[in-house]
Amino acid sequence: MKEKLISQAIRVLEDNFQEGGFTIPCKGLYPFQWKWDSGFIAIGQAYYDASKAKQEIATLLDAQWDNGFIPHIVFHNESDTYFPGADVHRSDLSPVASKKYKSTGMTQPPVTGFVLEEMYRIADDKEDMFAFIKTQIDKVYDNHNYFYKNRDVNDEGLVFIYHNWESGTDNSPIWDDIWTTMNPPEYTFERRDTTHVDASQRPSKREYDHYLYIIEIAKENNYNDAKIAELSPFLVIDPLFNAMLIKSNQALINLYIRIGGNEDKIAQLKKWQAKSIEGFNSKLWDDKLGAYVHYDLRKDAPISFVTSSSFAPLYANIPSQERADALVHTMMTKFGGEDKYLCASFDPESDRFDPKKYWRGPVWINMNWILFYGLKNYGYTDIANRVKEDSIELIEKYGFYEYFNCKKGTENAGYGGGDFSWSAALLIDLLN
Ligand code: 2M8
Repeated sequence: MKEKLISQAIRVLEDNFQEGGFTIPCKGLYPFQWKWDSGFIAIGQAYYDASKAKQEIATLLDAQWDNGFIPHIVFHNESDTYFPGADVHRSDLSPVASKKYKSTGMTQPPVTGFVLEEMYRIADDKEDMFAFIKTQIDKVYDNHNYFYKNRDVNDEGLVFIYHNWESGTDNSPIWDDIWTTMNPPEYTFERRDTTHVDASQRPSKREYDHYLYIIEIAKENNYNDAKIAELSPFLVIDPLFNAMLIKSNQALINLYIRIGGNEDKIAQLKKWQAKSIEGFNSKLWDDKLGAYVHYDLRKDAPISFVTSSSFAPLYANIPSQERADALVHTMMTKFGGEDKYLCASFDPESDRFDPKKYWRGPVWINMNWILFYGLKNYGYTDIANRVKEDSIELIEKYGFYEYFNCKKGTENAGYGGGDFSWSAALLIDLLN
């Protein structure tokens, strides 16, 4: 069974691999290179083809901007199966954008640092992988420098996102109250996602108006971060995004120590790290909910809902053991009923929960992967194994879908795109 699933997963990744040296998340629905997808994909590839894993990351980092920014989509090729494409995002408006590739002007969770460390852990030929890491690591460091220099507006070790697409959790109910503060025009455009996937599993047209409106503001300001921080109606500190940055800080510290020298960089990373962990614990912990939450910088107020992002800090060793215990208690009480697969992306007890609609409730394999390792960090081996077994069962029963219904016994519980790359890639890791 295990061998069969692994070979099916490899087939998915191989089918989605493109000539330009990168892997698309899913045919039709997502025809370009996405930042955090590529990171997860490289982890899977490292098991069966280290050269592909290296290429995946090298191709992504090749699209880095002069200021260290790494875009969320790199448009290596033309495709009319996706909206909004390069002509909407217009990275050329930024004076520091890559001259080589068109891209978006927004980013995604900074996973690349810990992905490099994972690739090293997985590689058979450690020497070869280490040589590769040495050629790439400074680009990731520059990326972290970019975040702390440009996106930590309160100088508290926490970086903002200015768009829901930067979070990776696109239509999470977390953003609903932000949308009510905006009144964008009713744009005319042709959605492509709903030609690939049933509209009931995707964001609404009105949500897309909001998404496009924020991009227009960023474009009017040539993707200048200071201007965006001043003007974007969406400005949020996201616990998933910041936990990924913190995990990646630690990975860079570990790798630089292994490389030797680089004392200045190690010292700087340690400074960022200490401040970020402290800022995270003091600003994002909600004692009443027993969970980490998002923070709305525009309203200067927490967004008090529990999502799977609330649990991501376990992966980056952010909570104390006591706080981790409280967090896991919250997870098991709200998300962990025997009738459910772990882990829904949004609080199943909330009236905003929707078991089918993308990031409003379904189980995602990348989040489960983060939680599996996070729970293990704090000694929750049984629950970690349940997360792992649930992930395997969902894929075995329904296929390599993008997301899944958390309710056990649902017919056709796989939703969104099929043969989805990170579901395949991370399953390979979970099965090893
Ligand atoms: C989804 O997001 C894209 C925009 O970035 C979309 O809906 O068009 C999200 O699930 C995101 O996290 C993911 O990286 C991307 C590609 O898989 O799809």
